[in-house]
Amino acid sequence: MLNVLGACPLDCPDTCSWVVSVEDGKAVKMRGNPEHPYTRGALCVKVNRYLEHTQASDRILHPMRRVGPKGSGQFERISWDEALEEISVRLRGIVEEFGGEAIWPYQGTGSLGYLQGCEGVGGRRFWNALGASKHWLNICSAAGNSGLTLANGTPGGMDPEDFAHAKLILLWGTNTLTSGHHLWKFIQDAKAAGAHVVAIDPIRTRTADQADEHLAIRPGTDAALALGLLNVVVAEGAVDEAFVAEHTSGWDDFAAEIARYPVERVAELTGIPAEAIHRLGTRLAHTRPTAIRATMGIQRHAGGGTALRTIAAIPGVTGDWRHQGGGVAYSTSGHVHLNIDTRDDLLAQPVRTLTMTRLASDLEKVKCLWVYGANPVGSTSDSERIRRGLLRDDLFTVVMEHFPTDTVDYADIVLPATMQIEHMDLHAGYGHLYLLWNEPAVAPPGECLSTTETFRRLAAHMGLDEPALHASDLELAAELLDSGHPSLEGITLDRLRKEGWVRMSYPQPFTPFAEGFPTRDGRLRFPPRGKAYVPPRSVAASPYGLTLITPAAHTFLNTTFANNPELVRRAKEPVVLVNAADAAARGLSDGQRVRVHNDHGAFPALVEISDRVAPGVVASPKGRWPKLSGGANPNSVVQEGDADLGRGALYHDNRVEISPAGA
Ligand SMILES: Nc1nc2c(c(=O)[nH]1)N[C@H]1C(S)=C(S)[C@@H](COP(=O)(O)OP(=O)(O)OC[C@H]3O[C@@H](n4cnc5c(=O)[nH]c(N)nc54)[C@H](O)[C@@H]3O)O[C@H]1N2
Ligand SMILES: Nc1nc2c(c(=O)[nH]1)N[C@H]1C(S)=C(S)[C@@H](COP(=O)(O)OP(=O)(O)OC[C@H]3O[C@@H](n4cnc5c(=O)[nH]c(N)nc54)[C@H](O)[C@@H]3O)O[C@H]1N2
Ligand code: SF4
Ligand SMILES: [Mo]
Repeated sequence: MLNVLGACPLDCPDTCSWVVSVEDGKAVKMRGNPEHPYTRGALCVKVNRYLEHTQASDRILHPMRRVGPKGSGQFERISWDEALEEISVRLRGIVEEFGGEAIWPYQGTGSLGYLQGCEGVGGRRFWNALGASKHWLNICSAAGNSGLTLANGTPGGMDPEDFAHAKLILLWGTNTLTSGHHLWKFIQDAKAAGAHVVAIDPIRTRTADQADEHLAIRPGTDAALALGLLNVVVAEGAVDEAFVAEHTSGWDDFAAEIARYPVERVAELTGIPAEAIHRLGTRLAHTRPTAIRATMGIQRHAGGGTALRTIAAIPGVTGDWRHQGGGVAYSTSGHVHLNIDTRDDLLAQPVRTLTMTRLASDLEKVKCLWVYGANPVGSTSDSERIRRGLLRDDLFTVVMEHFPTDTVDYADIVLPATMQIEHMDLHAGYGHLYLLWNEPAVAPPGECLSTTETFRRLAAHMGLDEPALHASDLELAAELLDSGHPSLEGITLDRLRKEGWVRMSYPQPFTPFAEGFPTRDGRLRFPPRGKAYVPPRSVAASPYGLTLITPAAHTFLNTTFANNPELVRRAKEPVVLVNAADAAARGLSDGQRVRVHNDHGAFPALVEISDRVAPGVVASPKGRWPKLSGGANPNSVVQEGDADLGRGALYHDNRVEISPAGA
């Protein structure tokens, strides 16, 4: 038996280190690496089934060409040569007639690998050689990244392992036990040492159940809460004047802004009782260190970028950045400094950037949609309009996939892709400070090819002989590690391959902003006047009475695994959580079959009457394959739109109504 070290490629902050046991060329066992300080020997309910998933009977193993109408999912098997030939002819024709920008390489977060996934070069060199449009991966974390960068100069913040040292922990718009549970062990360590844990979430999640306190905030009003808490901090005389003077800018204006948010006003805006805001503000004022965990859920609102920007101000005021266990942890991606050279010099001229969440509108601007690592029909806003766009006859759609998703159903050509145990990759986490190497454990099944190999073959077939398009995986990996950044000191490809994972060369304890911030003047920038709170779009007048939140599902990872029979069985039928008052007002009963709908579309669900949501708020998890759940999922009612910063997505900021099915 051979044990091979790898890394979970999925879009989850934890990027686990795993060990695959191989017998006679077959992967027989996968477990979390007990040696890895963040993985600590555990994977999760989803990835515990990863091996089974790689061997699933619906796995796509060969190239295919569409034979039925678009959307029908009817294909015939073809050879790689036929596929490459048809693709080459179509791409060349499109470039000649309409220019390279008529191609949209739509890459999602199916893998976060720097070779095969969205974090690295993943085909971009090839697309640059053709002059294709660029792709803005704004679907996930863009608003928060922008808000934090405006404040701190980077989205990076605390080392999540340092939560063990916090005395007050705010789990703010994050569902730790579902969407990245490895942090929980560090929170438990803190709790054992007396820390107080508060969940701030419109839903009483399983994470909120485990916290000492839950504040059911009105969706999209977090910046107002941050200002209200700071109002109490100021009143308590707990401003760290020395930190503010030495390491921040814009305090006088920001202090004036804070003064405009007394607790009573914030209670009105957020729906949280004034007394609870005052109590938490007082606790925050007098508890060092305070650690804030905010993840992506909080920023899927019209004011989502500002929410993170204003939350980032809190440790600037309290001076928490001085202490191990103090600060904000959103994404550690800002601490990763690999050398990602997408070779923009290969572009003959500058090209436009198309935005992921605007697929429904912008699809009409292109003649080729090339989807990889993504399932837009299941994952992207305004999915009914996307479907209509994908029916267009003059659109050439190629999908590289593992499974026959709803998006695959619209493809002209489908290309079979390798899964993580079958290809090589380099990873970093967005919830820890390690780099990981993923060594292939088994040979690819059927005719599956990795992302890098697919683009190498396509480049060769098209006669593109630029050497950068033909770099091997190991050459690409060595290049990635060669950035010269001090955090990569001593980390060679050989070492990474041998050891499987390496902590980046950051000091421990890691207090990244104790001595200043990576902004131009080295100071944290407080939000300017009038820019500290942007309300959600869900507060606008609407004929639809309910605000829908579509959070992470416990047993799926976005739409990945939503075709795994056991995980679907555990998830049961799609539900929508409704407060008893809202259910009564609409005459809905528990377990009733309903349509959740608005102007954009509708999806079917069963009503679950629950006090986990407040009146006015309903919730239905993301991730279902529409074709396996009644033809639609919540993205049918998610309206296109951009957050205030970074053009982030607005998945939790939509108004809906609920009607009995068939009504
Ligand atoms: N099991 C599982 N794990 C996942 C994923 C998955 O699909 N399933 N997805 C992965 C991906 S791609 C990502 S980006 C991360 C996302 O992970 P999270 O950031 O945890 O994302 P969400 O589940 O969307 O939202 C987290 C919580 O924020 C709450 N929330 C929504 N709106 C607001 C608000 O306005 N204010 C506050 N305070 N809270 C709000 C939601 O109710 C939810 O409980 O998780 C990753 N991990
Ligand atoms: N309603 C609602 N919708 C949401 C969200 C929400 O909170 N609410 N969250 C959004 C977020 S945070 C995200 S990140 C997006 C994710 O949206 P997507 O990026 O579309 O991710 P998935 O839906 O998981 O689809 C990923 C697909 O990539 C494939 N894949 C995985 N690895 C590889 C590979 O190596 N090669 C190839 N060729 N394919 C691969 C998988 O089989 C899977 O079908 O969804 C967003 N959608
Ligand atoms: S999905 Fe997250 S928790 Fe699960 S194995 Fe992957 S990285 Fe770990
Ligand atoms: Mo995401």
